[in-house]
Amino acid sequence: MKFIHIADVHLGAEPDSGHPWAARRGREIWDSFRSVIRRARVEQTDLLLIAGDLFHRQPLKRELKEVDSLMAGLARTKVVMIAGNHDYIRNDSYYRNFEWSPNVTFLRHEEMESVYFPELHTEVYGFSYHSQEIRENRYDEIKPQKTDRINILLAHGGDDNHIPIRKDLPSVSGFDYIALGHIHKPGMLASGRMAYAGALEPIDMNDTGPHGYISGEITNGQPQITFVRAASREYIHKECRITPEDTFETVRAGIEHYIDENSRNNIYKIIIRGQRDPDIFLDPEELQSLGNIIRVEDETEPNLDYEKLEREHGDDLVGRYIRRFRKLPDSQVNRDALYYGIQALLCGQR
Ligand SMILES: [Mn+2]
Repeated sequence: MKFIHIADVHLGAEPDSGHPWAARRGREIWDSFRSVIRRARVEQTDLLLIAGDLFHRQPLKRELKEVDSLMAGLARTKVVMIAGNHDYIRNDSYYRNFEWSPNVTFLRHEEMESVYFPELHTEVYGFSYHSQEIRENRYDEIKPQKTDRINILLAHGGDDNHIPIRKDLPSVSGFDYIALGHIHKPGMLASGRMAYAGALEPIDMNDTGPHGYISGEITNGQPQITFVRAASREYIHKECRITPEDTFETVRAGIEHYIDENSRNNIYKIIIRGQRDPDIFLDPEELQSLGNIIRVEDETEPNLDYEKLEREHGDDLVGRYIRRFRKLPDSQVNRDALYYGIQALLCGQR
């Protein structure tokens, strides 16, 4: 029995709004979903599992029609899906009365239900979110009803506000595979008997690293799963270390080189750390224009030679100010206060 497991597609999301590449991001999410459907068709996948948050928010009626028409084109593949906390089934949700194609099963109830596919000897269990939060450990007591078949659980959650999930759920419950959604980082648990597919496309700048879906096969009750990279881009957080010898130009060149090496298509957050020459200015706006840079965080500290300043200033205000701070504990607040105080006192003298 061959399956594809996806989760957290977040159709309808438009990440990084306000940035030049944002318009394309919304379309890329749909494109990636389409290519998963294509893969299922080409690979003759038996089952496509969608573990919640297919949509970023309440789906529009036309969006449901588009999604269904894509899935209806799958001749062999059966689709089973649940709603997650983002696309939870609100009272007025179009999910409630939508008529899916015969190969699509939407487990839309609030209580556990299941669908059995005799030709696959497989039963898939799951329930949908009807609210944005569920704090009860609702998966802990769940067990498949019949053991003469492959049993799969579709589940969404894993944090305190979204159904906490125990790490040993496969062994305590008896499911052959548990297809998880909600956590955007892909990850295998319980020796591959349970896994987060992760978001198909990264949805915000903290969804760093590779994204895609899980391709698997269950033979003799044993799942074999692989993560398949499928996202069109990655978010990369890059720490850039500088020294007092660096100038704006050297920092700029370093960042540009890094982006060229790691694909201009990826989206970066740059964090600059280290000691900088107090005379240089690392213009964040200009640095941001070097590529798809969502944010530049300047955490550098000015490299002031306080000992030299103290010697030069002797007993005047500057000298006394520095000596006063030397007696205080070393902390970020004290370092900042020392720096800004000195800047103010020296104003006009440098
Ligand atoms: Mn979620």
